[in-house]
Amino acid sequence: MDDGLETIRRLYFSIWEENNSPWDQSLCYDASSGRKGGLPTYMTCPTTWFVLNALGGTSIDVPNGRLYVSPRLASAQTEMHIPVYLSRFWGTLDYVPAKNKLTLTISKVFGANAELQNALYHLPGAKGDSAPETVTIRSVAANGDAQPITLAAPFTVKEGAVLDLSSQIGRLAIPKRTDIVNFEVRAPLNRPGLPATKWTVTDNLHDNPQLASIIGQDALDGNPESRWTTGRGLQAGDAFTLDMGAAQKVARLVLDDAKFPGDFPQGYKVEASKDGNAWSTVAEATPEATVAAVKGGVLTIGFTPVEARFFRVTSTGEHSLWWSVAEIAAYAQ
Ligand SMILES: [Ca+2]
Repeated sequence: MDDGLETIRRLYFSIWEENNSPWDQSLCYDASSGRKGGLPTYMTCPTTWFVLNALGGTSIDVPNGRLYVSPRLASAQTEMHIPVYLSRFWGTLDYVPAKNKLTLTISKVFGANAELQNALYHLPGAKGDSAPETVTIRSVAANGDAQPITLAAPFTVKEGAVLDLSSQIGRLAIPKRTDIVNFEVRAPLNRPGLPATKWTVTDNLHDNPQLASIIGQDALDGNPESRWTTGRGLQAGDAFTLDMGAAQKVARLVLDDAKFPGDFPQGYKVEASKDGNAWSTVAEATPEATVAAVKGGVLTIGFTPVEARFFRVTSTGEHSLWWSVAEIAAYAQ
């Protein structure tokens, strides 16, 4: 449950924060950055269509008069109040375990539509125009393979009506599970240089530090096609910070940019820090020296070995091109 909601949160993050457009979505997203990739499409994200139904466990079998309800709470939630959108009606599902309450309140009802009925129900030999004008619920069940519970009295779906299932909570509600599975996108182990599994890269370009960290992960994922980038023309002062999680001896940084020729800093300053507060400059170069140092798209920055946890690399000049780093590696010598 928690993992599912975390996945939805990341989808939301990708759609609104990273790609900034809910109306122009991709079929694929890069796992670490959330950026669009693969086939473009105008579709909205299909998985999100069913989030509410999944949370409430709601669906309706109109011909058989059966409503499926099985609310699920995330580990941090104590109650649920969600809209329910089904083919013949809308409503609100209220589930409050502490008050032993489970109700469905009908807010809007739709008449039978022959074409829609046929498309939805596919009953052998059934005629859509024979679909009932009024929906009557005679039984309820948890979704899945639960045995249906026959209602003491049929429930007619009409606006304002309340189906009270409180006495059936024990059979319908899905118990909370606390065995949370954590998943992270980690840097691969086959990268060159010092192990980068605990590293993060942030920058001073993105207001949202979480977003900066996700973009920064592209410089640590072992993929030469994915990159940390300014996303706009390089400006003096643009900087990224590598956090290695713990101080260690470093004598060389390698910024691999082979797939993005020209996206180099225009002169740079490299500062090192043990605690993220006190910084000392360990390397500097002019724009001319920077360009001259690039070999095959790879910029190597060597310096007197320093014991540090953080390295901040700042571009001292500007350029119309972006600054990109496909992969950052560090070496002890
Ligand atoms: Ca990469």
